[in-house]
Amino acid sequence: MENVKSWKSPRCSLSQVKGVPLLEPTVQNWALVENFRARSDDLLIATYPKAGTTWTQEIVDLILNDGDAEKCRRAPTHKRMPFLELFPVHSLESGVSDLEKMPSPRVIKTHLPIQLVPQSFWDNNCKVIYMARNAKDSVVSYFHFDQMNHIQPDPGPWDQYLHKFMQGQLGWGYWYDHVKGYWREKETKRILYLLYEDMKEVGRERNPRDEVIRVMHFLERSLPDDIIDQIIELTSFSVMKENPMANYSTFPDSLFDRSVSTFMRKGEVGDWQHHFSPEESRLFDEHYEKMMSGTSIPFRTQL
Ligand code: PPS
Repeated sequence: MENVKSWKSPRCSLSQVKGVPLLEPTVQNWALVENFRARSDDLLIATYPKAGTTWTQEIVDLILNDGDAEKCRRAPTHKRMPFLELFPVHSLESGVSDLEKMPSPRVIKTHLPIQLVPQSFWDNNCKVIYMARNAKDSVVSYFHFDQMNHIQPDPGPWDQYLHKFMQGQLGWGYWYDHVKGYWREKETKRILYLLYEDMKEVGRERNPRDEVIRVMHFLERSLPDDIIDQIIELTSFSVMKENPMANYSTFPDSLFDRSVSTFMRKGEVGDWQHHFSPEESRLFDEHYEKMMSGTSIPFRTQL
């Protein structure tokens, strides 16, 4: 692919595309994203950062490969299912270049809010799986990730970071607009909307099995019960944490500083309670009510 601009500095800065802050290399190469040629059998996995993208990717790959664990260990996640808006930074390749070389059917990762998804996905009526996670756990996970991921802007202290999240100043912009955008469009486009908390709820009236089956039906696949059980086991937090093809351990330490945090950090619902002060929680909830008024997405911050 021609004219890809690569980024050499240690941490990326942010600038905007249509009012949404994105990593500078993405902005510099925006025309390549905007003009990306989707194919009708592409599947897009879309999330706000830290919502459970990698988890969803692993479930999808296993379903598409009939639960065959070996096939799903053919390459690390970002090579099996490239990241659309990632551009050469440190040792990472461009997502668009990888995708152009990839045979169909392709599974593509994006964090773009719906209004920035390239038009060709909609023109081709592509399927989209959207995974959303409650705002409080999302910002905590994002904070730890930004500390260890040397591509991302320096997160600074927690209180300032939380403020930036609420003001939509982190990479990929407002969480509130992101989750609402895909929710609004799910009736008119082929979007399957999943919630991280539903996936985590084990042993109550819902559990990962229901959600894995929803994904399987959306992908128009049918697998026997024992294979579904196997997929649930292979995509549990503890198994994925040990899987080098799903836990980002192939990224060098210079990119992901594991002395600070790991990619597969905790994988829990409610970890925010260890990070928000009571006052931060109160102010966040007040602001949340305003930002989310009129929407009915059934987020839960605890199980
Ligand atoms: S990224 O960088 O945006 O693509 O990250 P993403 O994969 O969306 O989110 C990472 C968080 O998801 C957790 N995770 C899981 N939770 C439960 N079960 C499984 N299998 C699983 N796999 C990943 C991961 O631990 C990150 O959350 P935190 O809260 O930081 O642990």
